[in-house]
Amino acid sequence: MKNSSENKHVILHVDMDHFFSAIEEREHQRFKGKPVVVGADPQEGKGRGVVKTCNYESRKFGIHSGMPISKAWQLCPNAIYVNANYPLYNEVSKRIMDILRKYSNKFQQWGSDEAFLDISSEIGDFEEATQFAVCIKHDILWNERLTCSIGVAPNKLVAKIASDFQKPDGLTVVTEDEMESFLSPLSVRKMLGIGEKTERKLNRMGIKTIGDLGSYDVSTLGKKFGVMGKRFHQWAHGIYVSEVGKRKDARKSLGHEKTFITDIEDQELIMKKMDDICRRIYERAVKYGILFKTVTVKIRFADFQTFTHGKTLSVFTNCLQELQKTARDLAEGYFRKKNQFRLIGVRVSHLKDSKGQIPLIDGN
Ligand code: TTP
Ligand code: MG
Repeated sequence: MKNSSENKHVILHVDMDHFFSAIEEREHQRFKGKPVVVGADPQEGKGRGVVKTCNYESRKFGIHSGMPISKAWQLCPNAIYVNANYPLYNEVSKRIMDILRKYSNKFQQWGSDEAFLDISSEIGDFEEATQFAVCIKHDILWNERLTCSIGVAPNKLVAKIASDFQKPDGLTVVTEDEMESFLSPLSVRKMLGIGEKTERKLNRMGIKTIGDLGSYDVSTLGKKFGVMGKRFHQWAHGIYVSEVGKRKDARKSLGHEKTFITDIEDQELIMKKMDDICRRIYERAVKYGILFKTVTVKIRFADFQTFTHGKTLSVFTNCLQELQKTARDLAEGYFRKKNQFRLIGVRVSHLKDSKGQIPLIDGN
């Protein structure tokens, strides 16, 4: 992170709201405002499947994921019941992950509708992180007509708990100083690794909230729950060390990006910086003996709106001039949109080495 907050981490956890049923609602206008349950045919209470998920209208009736569909039908026979359409959900999931991936090189998908982003190097403080999260929410809503909830915190554990705090369409920001007071009143059930059984055991020991857990004698927790007991104690204080995994496609592309210390308007200066980025990529491509066919430019404006735009060339190349010209052409259009640039990046993909193999390279 830049400025005074050196070495501090800012992690985002994004979780789509009632994912499968939100997609069904989007696809079928007539579902809007009605309880929608995705899972199986309830067959008037005789169906044997389970609820995969349901929208927030259905949750008012007590329906939830994992519940037998027959039970859901008893609770709300008038809900709309649909079978899961996995090919569609997978397609939407992929597009959402592509949107999120633009926002950080440190990106980790978690299941079909969740992801962690480490944005420590992209922003200066939690206020900027909030703006960043708002921008991501708009991006997903604009492009996919779906809402998500985002948690922003100094680590993955607290970010994940925070994203669940104000669902749906929520945004919860927890700074380093607020972590303990945020966690303390929450039920232990909200803590990572604590399911129904462990919750019951903790409750019997008089531990109901995360605050109770944090102030409990750590050696007793160790005796009762082994290594997990000590971890629960640490986690209850917001102490959690686990990095956000690097982007999965690192080996399939080669890129570099630059966040400016202050936002830049000067078009020629931006183009010059873009040329420098292209040169760095070119040097690495030559070092690894790589040819590329697709060039993608990434632009982030001062308000964090982020765009990527790519072009596939007619032949594989590692020509610097061609890379610079393509990147300049791709960036050109963005000068008409807005004029305050915060970040620019270039990535080449669709790689092969001189023998036509997909190369193995380190880094991003
Ligand atoms: P979740 O993110 O757990 O749930 P959700 O997105 O439906 O609702 P929320 O707003 O609370 O986040 O899971 C994502 C998708 O995974 C969900 O839409 C359906 C699927 N899923 C199952 O198939 N089985 C399950 O038991 C759960 C919990 C989810
Ligand atoms: Mg979800």
